[in-house]
Amino acid sequence: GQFSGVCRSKDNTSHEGVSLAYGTAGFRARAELLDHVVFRMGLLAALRSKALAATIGIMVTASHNPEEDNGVKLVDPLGEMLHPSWEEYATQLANAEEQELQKVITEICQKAAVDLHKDASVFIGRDTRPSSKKLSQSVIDGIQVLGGQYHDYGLVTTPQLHYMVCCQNTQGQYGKATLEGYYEKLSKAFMELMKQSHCSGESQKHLKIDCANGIGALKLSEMKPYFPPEVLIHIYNDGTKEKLNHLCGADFVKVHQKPPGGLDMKPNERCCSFDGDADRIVYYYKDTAGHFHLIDGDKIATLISIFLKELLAKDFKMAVVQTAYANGNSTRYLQETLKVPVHCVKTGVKHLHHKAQEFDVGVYFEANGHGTVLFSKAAETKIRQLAKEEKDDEKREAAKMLENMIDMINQTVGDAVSDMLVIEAILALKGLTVQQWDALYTDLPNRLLKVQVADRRVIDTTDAERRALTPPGLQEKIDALVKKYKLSRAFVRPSGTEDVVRIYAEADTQENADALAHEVSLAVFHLAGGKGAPPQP
Ligand code: G16
Repeated sequence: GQFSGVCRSKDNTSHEGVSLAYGTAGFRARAELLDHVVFRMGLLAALRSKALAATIGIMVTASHNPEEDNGVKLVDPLGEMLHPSWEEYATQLANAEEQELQKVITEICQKAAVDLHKDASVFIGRDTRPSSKKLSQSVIDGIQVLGGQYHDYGLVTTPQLHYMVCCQNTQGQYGKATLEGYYEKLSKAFMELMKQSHCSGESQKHLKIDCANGIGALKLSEMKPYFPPEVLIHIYNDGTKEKLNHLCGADFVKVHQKPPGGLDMKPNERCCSFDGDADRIVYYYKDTAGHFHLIDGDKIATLISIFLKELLAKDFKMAVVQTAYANGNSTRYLQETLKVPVHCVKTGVKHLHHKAQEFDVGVYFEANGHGTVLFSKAAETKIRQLAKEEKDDEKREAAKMLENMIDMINQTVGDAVSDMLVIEAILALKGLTVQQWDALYTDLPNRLLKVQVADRRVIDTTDAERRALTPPGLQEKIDALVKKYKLSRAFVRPSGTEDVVRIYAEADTQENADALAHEVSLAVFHLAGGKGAPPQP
């Protein structure tokens, strides 16, 4: 009947007991566990497309995870993450027994009012992991079983796929749904902005980029010819020698607070790192004394907010959205010095994005470097109008800058390439060095750790993940530990991308932040069913 083929060899019988959940950013697991999952996500993408009569995106990547992992995430029509109401369907479908598959599909069709006779269109992309090609073929199989059409973009960054989906569903209003379209749109806006900058320092022009041995290197090389000659970008960790994300990339640099391997960094040189699918970016430099300075997502949000606030004047309501991982001093700086409202939400771009949509201009960044800026339709229309019609020269110039920012920012999702251009343009326009940017405020010393437990679902959190509800006693223990230190804060949460519990702590000194994080990790180990040996300091 209409389902013939859904059960074809893509069964999940070989890995009974492994239950997967649509997590922070889709499904993630060891690549060999995923063939049936991606096939079924191909089915789901086709169903979602039929339900909405729009093109849906599906990306095969595990982003910051090790090369052996892989994953899959769905992209909704305007380039946003899959709507939460469908995450549940995704989880049901991924975990269904082979013989239940047709039943689960029928149920989804009923609940979500999917007419199977409708057309489906799906855009597919994948990262450079060795397992990605085969998995994306299984995605295609899934789409075809339900009679869907597909366009396989092959190797693209995650944000590029989000961009394509948005272009397609806005009938080209957002841009052309091709890689050339993406490169042209971003580079044109960048060149326009650079024309307005008066900065000419030689060192300002150089930027060293660690591409995590991933897709970012390929796509930046493709984009290079579109850049004006004054932007001298140097690509490192391009994937020709080392493994993806191994001792490099944005996650490594942020977590370990040290430079990536494979990038030779001279004092005061401006450097940045992408992650495995190029949707995150962090900056850093080494001072003349050899000290490493990390400029993370919080400081990126701050730089962008300073710049936008000046240009937007009082005409627009701007806010910043962060997560519990935001450095306490970044929040203080934004609220007290810059006087910008700050909101805290749960980890995961989908949560930040959603909150940021409430404002005329919503700047959102996770501390790990994942973020972007959203302009409401009304704000965008007004800015474009001012850029054309405003009589006051200064105000018109400001509106033009904003207009170019809008075109350069990937509003569908955090985008390392787009964010990098935004940052480079702001530094040039404001004549700021990386040191001056870093000096806006000083990060509170902090530490990120992870602990393995038997089942991380025993930890339930509340208050934007800042407090643990279960297991019993854990939050009380954390509260007591936090009290021992000055300027301290700590929280724990189950990761949605790795099989670990994450721990974050900050305090007045690095020693204290490290000690607090360690003590909290021991509390998690003892109260939440730690696996193996207890964590060592
Ligand atoms: C993904 C999400 C991010 C999240 C990160 C870590 O990043 O897109 O929003 O911060 O995972 O999530 P968790 O702490 O739940 O493991 P990426 O770059 O891996 O896609």
